[in-house]
Amino acid sequence: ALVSSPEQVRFPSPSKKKKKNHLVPSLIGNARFTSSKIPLFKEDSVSMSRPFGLKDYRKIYERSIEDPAGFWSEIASQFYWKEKWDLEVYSENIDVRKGSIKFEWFKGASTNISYNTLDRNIEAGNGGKVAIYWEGNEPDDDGQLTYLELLERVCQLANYLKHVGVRKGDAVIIYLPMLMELPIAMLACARIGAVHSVVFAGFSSESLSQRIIDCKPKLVITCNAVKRGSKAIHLKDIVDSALRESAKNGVTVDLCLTVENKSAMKRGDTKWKEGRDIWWQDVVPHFPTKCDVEWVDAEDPLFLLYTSGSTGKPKGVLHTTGGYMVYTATTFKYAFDYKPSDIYWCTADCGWITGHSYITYGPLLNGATVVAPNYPDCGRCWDIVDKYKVTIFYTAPTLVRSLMREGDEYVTRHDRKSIRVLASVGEPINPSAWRWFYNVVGNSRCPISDTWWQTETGGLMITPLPGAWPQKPGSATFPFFGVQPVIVDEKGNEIEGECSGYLCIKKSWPGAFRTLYGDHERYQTTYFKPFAGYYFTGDGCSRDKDGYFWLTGRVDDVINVSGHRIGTVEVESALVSHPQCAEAAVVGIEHEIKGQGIYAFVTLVEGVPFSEEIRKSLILSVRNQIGAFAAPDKIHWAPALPKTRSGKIMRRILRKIASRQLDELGDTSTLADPSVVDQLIALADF
Ligand code: 6R9
Repeated sequence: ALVSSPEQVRFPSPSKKKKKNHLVPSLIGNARFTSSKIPLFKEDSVSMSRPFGLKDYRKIYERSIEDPAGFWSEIASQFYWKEKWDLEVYSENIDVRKGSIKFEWFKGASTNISYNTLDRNIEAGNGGKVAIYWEGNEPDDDGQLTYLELLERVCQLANYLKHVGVRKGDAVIIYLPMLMELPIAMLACARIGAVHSVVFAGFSSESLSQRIIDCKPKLVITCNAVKRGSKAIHLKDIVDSALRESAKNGVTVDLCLTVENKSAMKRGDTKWKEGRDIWWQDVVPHFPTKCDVEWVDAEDPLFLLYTSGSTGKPKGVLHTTGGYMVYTATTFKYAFDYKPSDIYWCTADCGWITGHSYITYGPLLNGATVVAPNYPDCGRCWDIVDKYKVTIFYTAPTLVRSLMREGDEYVTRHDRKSIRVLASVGEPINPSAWRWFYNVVGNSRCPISDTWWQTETGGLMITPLPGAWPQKPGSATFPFFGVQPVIVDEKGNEIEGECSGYLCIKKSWPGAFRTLYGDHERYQTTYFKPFAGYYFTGDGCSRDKDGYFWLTGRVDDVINVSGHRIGTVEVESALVSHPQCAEAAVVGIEHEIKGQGIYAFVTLVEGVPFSEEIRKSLILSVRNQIGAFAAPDKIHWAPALPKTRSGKIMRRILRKIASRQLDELGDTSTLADPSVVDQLIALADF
């Protein structure tokens, strides 16, 4: 009876009051970015749940900015709350000069996100709907869970966790690959008010122990091993050594719940510490399939997710319950135009924020069906799309570029007709990759949501709403409802109109992180002190004459050449648009005359040898597209680029190679393939 809108989050209708101006800035001409040939999506040619265009967006956006309390509380009312929030809805101090930074949403309310994802959907009659499809390493290794089955599995684990003494507010580290047990563990923690901290299962034992030492978990949940391609990775060994290291630092963990992942390793081959290690399969299935939820305050912590800063120990980004729940569900619904019949596939891993917000929480809150695969190869991806008739496909530019490099054949020989929305996240998507994604993968008929956001923001912040307005390849377009991005100059003054500068956010939003775990001071210093009065994103950004936002990469990636500020991504885009260039990474180097010079690492299309001719034509391509001032000083051939396991190019390492500081390369163990670094050094002609 208390379930108001079981399946979808609905927006409050735009306010009836007439307003003078809309708040999306309208600006003056920009030569570089406006030459898009991508067609305008007409309302009748796309599939938004209802006619939805720029006008509707502006009305709703305006309402969300003028009356955030009213706007978000109307949306929040569609969830189940045990107690309603205080009259205030939200309160904030975003200005360090006025005291400690504090964001609070739906304060005083109590709810439970596991209840809202599972029980609420089941009560609405969706118990038999598939919640998660799972694809393993081998194509015939698959599985699925309905909402009801998922709830039962979550309850069993929740009961087990309670049985071993995990209580509300306790931390639990989850070090699992993409097995069904991963979202189950997250939801079980949420159900009993425990704080999960998922550590991506590609992290080394040092990184894992750092996180264990920081959050002192009651237990660690892991599995014995996982297969990636033909290789078995012994995760349990990594956990063992992390736990030894933590113990040396005074943090002992008494319990290690281990999933037996039979396809990768047999029980008998797993190293075992009696008294501490327990097989999941031996205990969890014996617990009852019903478990009452622990009602938590909207501002109680939901999870910690560590993200690396540029230096020092990882930052424990802390998200709370109520605002995060409302924000992820709402952004999911609108940025992907989700409808109950959709099959949604996000290729991320739950070890990253994208997997938290747009695999486990946002979609299941909407009653969506999620496909959670392991390591697809270039053809596997489209096999999966066809097998499940995936309608919404969310991935990262790095995957797009690497698939693009293999040629169109892998894509075009698959049907892919089910896809209707494509989406991207993680880094700026360069226009040529965007076009390939649009033209080849989407057969020129699916809008692309280029979603800009961060671990810290909880959910996407700047994004197209599919089909609602004309796209420009490489632009994340406009802010989501309730989000007020501003561009500031070095001194922290907001700049208007067509401009570039630092991207900041002016007001709190429900999905924002609330602190860095155990270090509120670092939270304030890193994010709120650089530009007093704003949340500083660390990203550079420009805005064109039509008000479209263009993310230009982290500001530490901005290069200043003879007084010209050049985003590394702009140069990379120009390089990658060269028909023989597959991928490029650009860093700044010291330059005697120009201040900074441009150093470009380039990967060529399979089979194309590097030559002087190619070097020249790559430089010409940049000169032609941006201008002579942006021409790279150096082209360094890179058969492969150093990437993190989440697919981000490690520019820190490239900067060291470019500036020949080879003894300062730092930790390369978090790279997907550390040998790439040696290969690059061997190919350098210092
Ligand atoms: C969600 C996620 C955050 C950083 C962010 C920015 C870059 C993410 C982007 C994008 C341009 C996009 N980024 N999405 N840049 N366009 N659509 O990736 O979180 O891992 O914390 O990274 O990623 O530089 O500041 P996270």
